[in-house]
Amino acid sequence: MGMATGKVTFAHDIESQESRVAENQAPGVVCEDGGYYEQLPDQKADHSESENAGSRMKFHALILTTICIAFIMCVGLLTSSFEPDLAPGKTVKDKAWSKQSGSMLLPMSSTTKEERLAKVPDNFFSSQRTAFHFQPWKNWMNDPNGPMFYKGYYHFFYQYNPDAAVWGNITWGHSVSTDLIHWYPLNIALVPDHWYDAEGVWSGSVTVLLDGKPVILYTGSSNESVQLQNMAVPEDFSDPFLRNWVKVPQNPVLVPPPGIGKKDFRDPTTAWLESDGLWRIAVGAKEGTTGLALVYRTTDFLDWTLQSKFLHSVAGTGMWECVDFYPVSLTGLNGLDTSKVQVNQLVKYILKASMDDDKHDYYTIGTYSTDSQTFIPDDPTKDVGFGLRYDYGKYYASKTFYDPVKERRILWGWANESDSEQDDIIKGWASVQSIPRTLVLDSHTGSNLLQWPIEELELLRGDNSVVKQNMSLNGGDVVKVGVSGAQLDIEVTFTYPDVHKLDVLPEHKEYDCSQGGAAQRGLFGPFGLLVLAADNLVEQTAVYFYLSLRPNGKWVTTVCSDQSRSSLAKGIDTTVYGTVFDKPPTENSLSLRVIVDHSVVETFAQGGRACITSRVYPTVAIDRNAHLFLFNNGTKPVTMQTLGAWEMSSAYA
Ligand code: DQQ
Repeated sequence: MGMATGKVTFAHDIESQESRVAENQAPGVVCEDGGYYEQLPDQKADHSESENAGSRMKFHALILTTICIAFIMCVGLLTSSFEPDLAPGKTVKDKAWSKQSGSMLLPMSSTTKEERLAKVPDNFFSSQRTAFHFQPWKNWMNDPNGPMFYKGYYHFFYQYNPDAAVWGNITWGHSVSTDLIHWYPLNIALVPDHWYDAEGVWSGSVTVLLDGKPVILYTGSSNESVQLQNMAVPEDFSDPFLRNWVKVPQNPVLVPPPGIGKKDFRDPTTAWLESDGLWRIAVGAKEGTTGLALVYRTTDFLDWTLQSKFLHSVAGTGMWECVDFYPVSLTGLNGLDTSKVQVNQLVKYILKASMDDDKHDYYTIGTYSTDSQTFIPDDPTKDVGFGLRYDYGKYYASKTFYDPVKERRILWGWANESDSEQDDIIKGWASVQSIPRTLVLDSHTGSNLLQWPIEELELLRGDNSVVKQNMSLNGGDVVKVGVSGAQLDIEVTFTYPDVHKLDVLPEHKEYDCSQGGAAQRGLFGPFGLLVLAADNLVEQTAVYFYLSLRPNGKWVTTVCSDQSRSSLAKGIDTTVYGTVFDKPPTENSLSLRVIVDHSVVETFAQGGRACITSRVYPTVAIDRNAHLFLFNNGTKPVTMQTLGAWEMSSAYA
């Protein structure tokens, strides 16, 4: 398949856009039929948190779809607020206008809730279900728990509510896979059935002991809401699926220590073995508003000693959830087993904590002193809680594991929904896991990790693909790329003139992609991709770069994922996510990899130096009506150097 020759869907009105820029107005993205979109007004995001489990066989998907549609027809009063009221050439103020492109585009004011619900396309909810991201076939899912490899299978556990599409009654769902992409659902591994976990089997980890046997440590919320650490072991070690788990009679093996609140003690890490022959774990906690990681040591996982020093703490960061702690190599790309690091090995350590207060995952790079038993960040200005994040979108409660098969460290993270809880109830499920990512230290910067989708994902790349090179994108160009659909894997690189040699410099100011998103026009940027885009761009998710000159005279590069025009439906998060990232002067191009899977857009900028996961809910740009475009909404030309885009198969039969 090829790239469409027609371009310049933006360009018909470049003059007027430029004059708007001159007048310091956001130009909006111009579309084919002559209009442009103003930025949508902020809509209140519903960041409800819930969960789920299982596989998705076609049969189940069919049943789910049927149930959803039937449910939608029946629950008029529970309707999601689907209210498309913007279209090309019209602003949000112009509600009387309606575009003649189907029954969806009716003004809200003339319809009742029931009528509006009837306007929701039949496949609005079913189209949101992902095809190759991990998600149970129904109900609520949240944190990844205890990923590991055992007897030929990757195991994945997750926080799961077997009863509903909202958080509650939390168990450990369980699936197995041979390639981390195709998953086979098993029965629930752990349910709340003892006093010490009566309110839920919360997050934890698996440790594979030296004899190859796995052990689960997890947090139970007790019948009195006390957070306690508990242990479970396989009933039958010869079963490669590890279908049944037994909670040990000694539970709970850890209770909150003095000074730590009964609700501030959770999520044990994978244990690591040190040269003194003792296993250690970290457990997240807080003292006042200081977030911290406690360390316990043991020989048998039953009797534990609390160490006097915290692994690390950071004032003002609040409760640390789902702490993770692991080494990365300074000399190679292989992942490392924390228990096998040699004393003089050249490594750095990563400490990650999920901030309960802002629901983001922060990591910092540093050293671990086995003498002081503490972690010391390399750069205290980038400490846990205010420095680097794994992901600048919807991504939380992540966990890594060491894959002994391919000697790599793999990261899992929870991507919650950003629609309303009501929509989740209607569709019957909530949340996906991000594509598993390999993690290595970035040798170009030395100051961040590189995250990259596991190579197994490429097995799903289909025959429908395009590969292109060297296309100039002038300011205002929008060029359709000849692959379409809501399941894509795209890799693209861009070059641009040397900004340091510019005669005319732009105004020195901080660029903030939340101020206008892809509609805010600069010299170099925004340029990038429009994914899940309708043919007439009435819906589009822009993933793009923007180069800006800071007041200190330094050029910086920002990557953004703009959800503000992703959906015509109301009540959906319209945040424009973004972050700046380091780019050494030796790097003279910019790269994006974007994974599109119905309601998920996962972005990996510059080889995975900065990542953004967006959850989007198009109403028109769904399934085969979703298209891919290159765009440049900056005023200066840039060059698309290389592009590969593949339509992706489903991972579920
Ligand atoms: N989710 C679990 C907790 C954890 C939180 C409960 C993080 O153990 O702290 O479902 O999302």
